[in-house]
Order: sequence, then C-alpha cells, then structure tokens
Amino acid sequence: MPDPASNELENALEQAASLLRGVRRVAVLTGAGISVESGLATFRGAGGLWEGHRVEDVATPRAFEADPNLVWRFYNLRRANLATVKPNPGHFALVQLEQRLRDGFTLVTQNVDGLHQLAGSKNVLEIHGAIRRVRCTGCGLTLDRGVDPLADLPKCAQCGALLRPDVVWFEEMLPDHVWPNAELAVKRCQCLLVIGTSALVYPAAGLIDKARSRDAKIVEVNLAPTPATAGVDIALQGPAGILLPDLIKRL
Ligand code: BJW
Ligand code: ZN
Repeated sequence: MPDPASNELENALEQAASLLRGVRRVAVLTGAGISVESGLATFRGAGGLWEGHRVEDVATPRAFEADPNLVWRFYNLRRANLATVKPNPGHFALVQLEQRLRDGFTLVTQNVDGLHQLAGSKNVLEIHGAIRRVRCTGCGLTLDRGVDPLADLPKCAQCGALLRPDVVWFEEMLPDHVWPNAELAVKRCQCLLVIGTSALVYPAAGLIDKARSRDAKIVEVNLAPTPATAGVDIALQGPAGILLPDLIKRL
C-alpha cells in the first residue's frame, strides 16, 4: 500500500518544482529552521535558544542596558558555537537555485549565523544583522570580529565605548540599508519560498503577505504548520535539509 502522506508530499514537491521551472524571479525568506540540520537551535519551542531565558532578558535594548554582561555571555556562547558548525544540504540547495536564476534570486534571511554566505549564496540580505559583527554603542562603527572569543565587555578601539552584537533586538528598527531591498525583492518576485521560520516575528513575517498581495506564489518548507501555512499555495512539510535538495534536483 503506498503511504498517502508520502504521496501527498511527492505531489507537493512536483507542483513546487513545476512552479519554480516557470518563473524567473524568486525571493526566499529563511529562519532558524534551515540551520537546524547544521546543529543550531531554533529560538522557540522545546530545546529552543530562549529556553531558560526570558526573551526580554537577552533580546531587547533594555536588557542590554540593564545587564550587558548577561547579554554578552549569551552571544559569546553562540559565537563560539558557530566555530563548530557548517552549512547543510538545505543551504547548498539555495546556492544551486541562485546559480540557476542568477540576478532573479534574492535570499532574505532572519538568521544571524552567516551560514548562507558560507555555503556560497551571494545575494543575501541579513535583515536581523549578523552575530559575527559588533557595533559600537558610541560611534556606530561596525566590525566583523569572526567567531573568536571577545573580552567580557568588549570596548571600541576608536572611541572606547561599549560594543554590542550587530543584531536586531525586539523594538529596534531593521537596518535601513537592508530592509527596503528585502521589501523590493519580495514585491518583485513571482515566487516566494518561506523556509524554516515560525512566521511570528514582524516585520519579517509581513513579507509573506506583501508577496501574496502582488500575486506571487508562496511555497513554504517547514517541519510543522505555522500561522502562514493556511495562506500558502504549496506547503512542504519536513526537514529543509532533505526537502530543498530534493526540490532543486527536480528543476
Ligand atoms: C524547521 C526545521 C527543519 C525546525 N526544517 N523547518 C505586535 C505586538 C507586539 C510587538 C509587535 C507586534 N508586531 C510587531 C511587533 C514587534 C516585534 C514582533 O514581531 N513581536 C512579535 C513576536 C509579536 N518586532 C520587532 O520588535 C522588530 N522591530 C520592529 O518591529 O521595529 C518597529 C518597532 C520599533 C519600536 C517599537 C516597536 C516596534 C524587530 C524584530 C527583531 C527580531 N530579532 C530576533 C533576535 C535576533 C538576534 C539573535 O539571534 O539573538 O530575531 S528574535 C528571533 O526571532 C530572531 C529570529 O530571526 C526571529 C524569527 O525566528 P525564526 O527564525 O522564525 O525561528 P523560530 O524558532 O521562531 O522558528 C523556527 C521554525 O523552524 C519553526 O517553525 C520550526 O517548525 C521550523 N523548523 N526545524 C524546516 N529541520
Ligand atoms: Zn566607537
């Protein structure tokens, strides 16, 4: 007896491949789920990064002002962990998609882990910043510090003020040299691939509605249904590290 669930997935994969074969402009929105098969934790849910921390203790500007040591300890652990992880087949599948579409491909990522670039993706918009970078709270200087350990409370070499991770915390605006390009790519695309995000955090999640309002087709790849699932054209349920290579192989 064929398994109806795998039949359904097979049909959905074929439909998604046929859709992608027929379009020239694709935008992709990724979240923490695409890096799970590299060994990184997601934010929400069991085993998530914020288990044991209240979000407001680590991911708001107020939290950093109140206890920069706690916040830096949290980010230094994550920076050190990045030294041990590599991109997975899901990241590499998106590199192949970009090679196929060339200028018609934009990868908008909420991830701060840098794994898309490490895999070889070129047109990447990091809308929530990058954990490898630090930013001066005094003069605004930004620097790529890789994943090497930093001093407990690192200071700016230029002005002496406290450095912070160059990421976007709750209640902060998204970088104004990146966000408008993400909106533009999504408004122009014919198909938006939404991969491994809970679609809970705005304004990133709002990109899905933006694409839909311009009649783009939406394909979601996620282990589990999200608030976006009901409104997408094709939902592929399963691990991105398996489904994305399968999808790209069919093109
Ligand atoms: C797999 C898988 C596998 C697992 N394969 N899939 C209404 C009320 C109150 C507040 C707001 C509101 N509307 C908007 C806001 C503000 C707020 C917000 O959205 N809050 C909501 C939570 C309600 N947004 C903001 O504050 C933003 N700024 C802003 O709006 O500015 C204007 C403003 C100014 C002043 C005041 C108010 C507003 C900024 C948002 C910044 C988010 N920053 C973080 C931290 C980055 C730094 C760091 O890494 O530490 O970004 S939060 C965190 O969430 C991180 C992520 O990028 C982001 C999204 O998470 P993601 O990637 O979706 O991960 P998860 O864990 O949620 O989901 C993983 C998914 O993967 C799941 O679905 C799994 O099923 C799936 N999965 N394994 C495929 N193998
Ligand atoms: Zn400075």
